[in-house]
Amino acid sequence: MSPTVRVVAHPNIALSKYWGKAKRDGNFPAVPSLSVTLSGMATRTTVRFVEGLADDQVSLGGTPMTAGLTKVTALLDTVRAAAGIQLRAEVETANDFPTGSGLASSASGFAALALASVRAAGLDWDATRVSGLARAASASAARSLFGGYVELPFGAEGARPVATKESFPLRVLVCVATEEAKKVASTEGMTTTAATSPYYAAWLEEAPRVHERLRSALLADDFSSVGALAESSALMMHASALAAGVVYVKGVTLDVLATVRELRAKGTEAYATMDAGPHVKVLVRPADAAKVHDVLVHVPGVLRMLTTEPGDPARVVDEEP
Ligand code: 2P0
Repeated sequence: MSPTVRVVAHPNIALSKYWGKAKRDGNFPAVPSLSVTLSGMATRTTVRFVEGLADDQVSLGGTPMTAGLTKVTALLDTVRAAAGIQLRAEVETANDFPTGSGLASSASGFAALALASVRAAGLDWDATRVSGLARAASASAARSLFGGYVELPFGAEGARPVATKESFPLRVLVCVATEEAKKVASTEGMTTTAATSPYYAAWLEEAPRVHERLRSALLADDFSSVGALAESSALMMHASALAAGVVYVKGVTLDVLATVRELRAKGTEAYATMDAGPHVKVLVRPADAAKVHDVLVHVPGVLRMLTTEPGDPARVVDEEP
């Protein structure tokens, strides 16, 4: 039996979004992306390779996993091939936040799985290589290997850190709009967008520009520009998806967005971003977090709120021989 390796990884929220895949094998994004890894939400994953198993045994939140199992097995097959082992794995994973609903559980989940399985198999890979393994399973997961602000450049195997978590103070207020899993998975949503959206070409042209400007603004410590560009990236991504009939927003999403814009009009800088789900994540300076939280928590349809901040890389927390 291999060592038992326990890993913690955090989800990340893209400030400049990945949406659409490059026309090559291996799950490479069509556009660059830049994210912030968030503390306050976590995936905990344990992996060991054991004798006598016919198949990989994977549980999610205490129940056998069904959706997404193919990607898990494919990642484990890559690790087995690299390590020269045949053993099947026991994988236990749990999220302390809603799964598969646009809160980046696939990002933290595949980052945790990649790191835990690489270590359990005895491979001495650096974080960039582990990030590439995670990217092949789920591109946003490449970014959760690192803490703080992280970029997945166009065409890159793995992500790379751009700025430390301390360098750009931020709070991300997550307005939870549902506890349910989404009906259209991200992979399907972006594939449909690429195939049928009349605005997908515009997205491919614009996304890299927004990305470059956002990275410059981040490195210049320009909160207003980072916020405005992040909101813009989210709206462009959703516009391209909406035009293909891929609708992740709900009424509450638009109500939170309108409230964020009202706050701005009245002088409080808050900016919204949305992923492949109805939740809005609101970017604020730390000093404004409590005030903005107290407004958004009263928007009808907001079930609860999480206050998160730039967090740490995926890491091994326990290893038993
Ligand atoms: C992102 N999202 O950059 C974008 C913004 C959702 C909206 O990456 O097909 O689960 O597994 O590579 O990474 C969600 O897509 O997609 C995502 P796959 P993934 O965070």
